[in-house]
Amino acid sequence: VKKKIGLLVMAYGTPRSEEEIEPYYTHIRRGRKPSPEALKDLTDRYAAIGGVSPLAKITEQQAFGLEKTLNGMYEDKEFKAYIGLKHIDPFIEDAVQQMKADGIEEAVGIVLAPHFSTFSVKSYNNRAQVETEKIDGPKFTFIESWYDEPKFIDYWVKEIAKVYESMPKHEQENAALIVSAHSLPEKIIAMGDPYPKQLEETAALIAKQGNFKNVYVGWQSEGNTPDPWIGPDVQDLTRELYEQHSYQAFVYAPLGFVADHLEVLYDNDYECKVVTDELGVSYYRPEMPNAKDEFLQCLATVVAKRLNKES
Ligand code: FEC
Repeated sequence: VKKKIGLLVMAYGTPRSEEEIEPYYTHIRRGRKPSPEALKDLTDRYAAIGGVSPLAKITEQQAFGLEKTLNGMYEDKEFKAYIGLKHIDPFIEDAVQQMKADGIEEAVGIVLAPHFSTFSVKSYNNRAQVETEKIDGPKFTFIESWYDEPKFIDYWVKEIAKVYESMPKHEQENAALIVSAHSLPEKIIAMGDPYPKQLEETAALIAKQGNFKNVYVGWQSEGNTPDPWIGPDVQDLTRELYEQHSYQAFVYAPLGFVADHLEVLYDNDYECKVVTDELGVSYYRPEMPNAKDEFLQCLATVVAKRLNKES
């Protein structure tokens, strides 16, 4: 018989309806209700991308697509996917409990974000580990990061190259590529967090393999708090680069994310485009991985490599 392995696919989570925006936002703010103004601001941003985010559906497609891909790769193992979210149900803890109820004894955990940070991947993995210890649930193997997986680099090199090929010649020769991830409070750098270095490494691997010129690292979607966040912010960076080099086109690769969601559809496609429009230059953004087969293959390779290391 095949060995059953639980596949815990962890992701940020998103409200599925307008009513869910407030409890979701309250959870992100660690239990503090947002002010009516802040809630309206967030509701308006969701409205601008169509009311709610496509993220809930994409996370499901990614999780069950990954399950299917892995099951096609192994003859001796059967993977069963469980979605565990950070800020909305099914929470990470719910998924671990469901695994235990289903009799799963061994599990692998993967976060749908490529770079490791104590604020992101570590907190996801910790929550699963704490819950499984509490209920004597499955034994977990966790994946910490996959920002340098060759299939991940291949994906972005191919999509970015497609964008360059679609540009008129005068833009091609005069374009900047801005590679970005979600900003985090600057204090993580002093804590020795590998997050910024990992983003730089991803950018360098892509620049080299794709032979792209004028590649810059930027940060986006920073929170609304008084403490400083890692910069440069992608909008400020766009203005600065335009002043210094008069680039005629900007290509945004928000590769700290893996799906079409608010941070990409609004923070890049709307906010960055406001800046490029103002400067009178062109805006481009390659397609996100979503549940494309190549990306599912990439995630399955990451899981397989981690399991090989274990056995
Ligand atoms: O619904 C959607 O389509 C978008 C979902 C979404 C993703 C996402 C990814 C990351 N975040 C990360 C860190 C922070 C920190 C704060 C923060 C705040 C928000 C807010 C919303 C939100 N995030 Fe998020 N993030 C998404 C959505 N995020 C909504 C609250 C309103 C706002 O500030 O815009 C600040 C929290 C605080 O106040 O203390 C920090 C990181 C990622 C990428 C890694 C991952 O996916 O886990 C890091 C998707």
